Amino acid sequence: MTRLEAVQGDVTTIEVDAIVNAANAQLAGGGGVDGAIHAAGGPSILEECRRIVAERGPLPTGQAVVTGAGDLPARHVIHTVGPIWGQHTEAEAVELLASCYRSSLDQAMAHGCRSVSFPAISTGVYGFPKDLAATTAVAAVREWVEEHPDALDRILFVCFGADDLERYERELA
Ligand code: AR6
Repeated sequence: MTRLEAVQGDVTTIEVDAIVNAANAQLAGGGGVDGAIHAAGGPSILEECRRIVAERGPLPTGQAVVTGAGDLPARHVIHTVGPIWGQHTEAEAVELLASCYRSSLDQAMAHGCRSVSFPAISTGVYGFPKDLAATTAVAAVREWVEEHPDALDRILFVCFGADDLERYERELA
């Protein structure tokens, strides 16, 4: 059984095997979740990101790659690139966001993780509407869990604000 939970807090303080980062295609660091992860995890994560991009180029939207977690209380950081709202049709953006969640869970499973935390990908700088993002995230994760029963023990949706916590609790109810 995989438990799906919503918690309010900062992604960098959550103790799970893998934390998902809302990154950009260049894996270059930035603000929001990305900035917080690199600030708390230290420079080794960015060094690994640079090597990945040098080897395989920018990360396409909807895909995910794994690095170590530096000083964070996790074993891995899974970097995924969400869609920028307005750059795709709504249907495409929903599919790309769902793909971020699925690809991240695929990576977590491939790396032997049992617990994963997600931020609300694309809902900050990238401007994805928060209600639609929460509906999409929970549906994508539920679908993945049905296809991979028992692959993971816990999947956490880490909400930065009380409004997002309410949103996710509603979706998970
Ligand atoms: N813990 C949990 N959630 C957070 C945290 C945190 N420490 N900080 C922000 N949030 P964003 P995006 C919430 O902008 O929209 C970066 O510069 C925030 O309130 O981090 O996917 C990257 O480098 C929002 O709901 O990610 C990219 O260039 C959500 O996390 C770009 O931003 C996501 O906001 C990615 O934009």
